[in-house]
Amino acid sequence: MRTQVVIVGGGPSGLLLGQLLHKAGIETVVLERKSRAYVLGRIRAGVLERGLVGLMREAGVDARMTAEGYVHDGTLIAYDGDMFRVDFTKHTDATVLVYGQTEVTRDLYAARDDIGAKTHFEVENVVIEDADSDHPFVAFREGGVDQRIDCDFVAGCDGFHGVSRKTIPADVRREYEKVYPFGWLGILSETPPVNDELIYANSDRGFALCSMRNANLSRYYIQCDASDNADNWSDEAFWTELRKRIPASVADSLVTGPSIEKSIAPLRSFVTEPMRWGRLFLCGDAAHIVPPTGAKGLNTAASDVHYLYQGLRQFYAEGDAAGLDAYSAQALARVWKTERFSWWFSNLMHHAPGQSDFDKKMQLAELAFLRDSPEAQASFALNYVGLPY
Ligand code: RFL
Ligand code: PHB
Repeated sequence: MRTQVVIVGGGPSGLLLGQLLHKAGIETVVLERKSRAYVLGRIRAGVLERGLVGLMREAGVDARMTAEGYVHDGTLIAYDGDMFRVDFTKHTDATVLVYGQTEVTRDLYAARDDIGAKTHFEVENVVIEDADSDHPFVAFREGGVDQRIDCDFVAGCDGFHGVSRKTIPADVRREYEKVYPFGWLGILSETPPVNDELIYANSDRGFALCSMRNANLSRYYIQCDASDNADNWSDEAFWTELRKRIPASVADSLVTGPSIEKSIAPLRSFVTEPMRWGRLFLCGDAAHIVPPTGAKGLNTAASDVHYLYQGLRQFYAEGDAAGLDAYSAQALARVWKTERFSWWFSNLMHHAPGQSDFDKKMQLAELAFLRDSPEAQASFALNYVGLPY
C-alpha cells in the first residue's frame, strides 16, 4: 500500500487533518488502535475556540456544529460564595462554541465515510519506520495480518499514550512535565444545565465546574484525589459534594438525576520538543497535554492541525517545504502560551493538598483582582476564546 500522508490516530486531530488534506487534494490513510464505537464513546472536551470552529468550516464539516452548538460570549467564575462574569465580547471580537468533542469526532468520521477515505480500525503493533529518511513507512498488524504503508509523511496524532512521540530518539527529544496532585471526577447527566453559561468555582473543598452539552445534557466536574476511583462515588455523593462547592443560589437551582457517565481524569501539563523529526510530525495530545481548566486541549490540537495542514498544502502545491520546516517552532510558540494559561488557571482554582493559608490568600487576592480589573479580564478573555494562530 502507498499513500501521501499516513495519519496515526483517529481522534479529533487525525480526523480533522485528514479532512482538511482531502480538501487540498492530498490523500491520507488513518490508522486507529481502537474501534470506532470506542472512540465515539469517550466523553471529553466541550468548548470549541473560534480557530477550531473555523477549521471545521474550512473542512466542510460544520453543518451540525452550527445548527446544534451553543455560542457562549462569557463565563462565570465563583469564589467565596459569590460569582462574577467575564464578558468575552467586551474584550475580544470572539466567542466560543459549546459542542462536544464526541460530536466533533462523529461528524468527522461521517465526513470521512462520505469521501471514501481509508481508515483502519483496531490496528495493532503500529511502528513508524525510516521517518528520518525520504521514504518513511508505517508497519502494523490488522486482523492478524502484517501490513505496510509507504508514504511521504507521517502525522503522529495518536494522543499521549501513542507510539509517535516515542519514535523520536530519546537523545533528540526533550520533555517538560508537571503532574498535579489532584484529578477531576466528571459526570454526564440527562438534566438541564444549572446555568446557561459555564461556572468555574474555587472553594475550600476544592474546584468544581458546571458545564453542559445541550439543553438536557449537563456535564459537571469536581476536583478529587489523584488516586481516587470513580466507583467510590455514588451519584448522590457527587451531587452533595458539588452543591457544597458552588454558590448557594446556584446549588438551589441544581437539577440532579442519574449519571450516564462517570470518570476521573488526571491533571497534567506536558510538552515534548521538537514536534517534528524528519518526516514525522506530532500533532495534538501526542505532543502536549494541558490540565482541562480553561478547555484548551482539543483547541491546542486544532492549532497544530492548522499549521501542519498549511505546511503540507504548501509542500504539495508549490514544492516549498518552508511551512513544514517552520512547523515545530510555530506550533510550540502557541503551545507554550496555552500551557501557561491552563497552568495559571488550574493553580488559581484548585485546592492543593497541604495548601498554606498564605497560598489561599494569594488565590483570593488574584480572584478579586480578576473580578475588579477590566485589564485582567481582557487578558483572561483573550486566552479563553483562543490566541490567534
Ligand atoms: P486523542 O483524542 O487522544 O486521540 C488519539 C487517538 O489515537 C489513538 N491511538 C493510536 N492509534 C493507532 N496506533 C497507536 N499506537 C495509537 N495509540 C493511540 C487513540 O485510540 C485515539 O483515538 O488525541 P487528539 O486527537 O490529539 O485530541 C486531543 C483531545 O482529545 C484532548 O486534548 C481533549 O479531549 C482535552 N480536553 C479538552 N480539550 C478542550 O479543548 N476543551 C475541553 O473542554 C476539554 N475538556 C479534555 C476535557 C480532556 C479530558 N480528559 C478525559 C483527559 C475534559 C476531560 C475530562
Ligand atoms: C467540558 O464541558 O467538558 C469542559 C468545559 C470546560 C472546561 C473543561 C471541560 O474547562
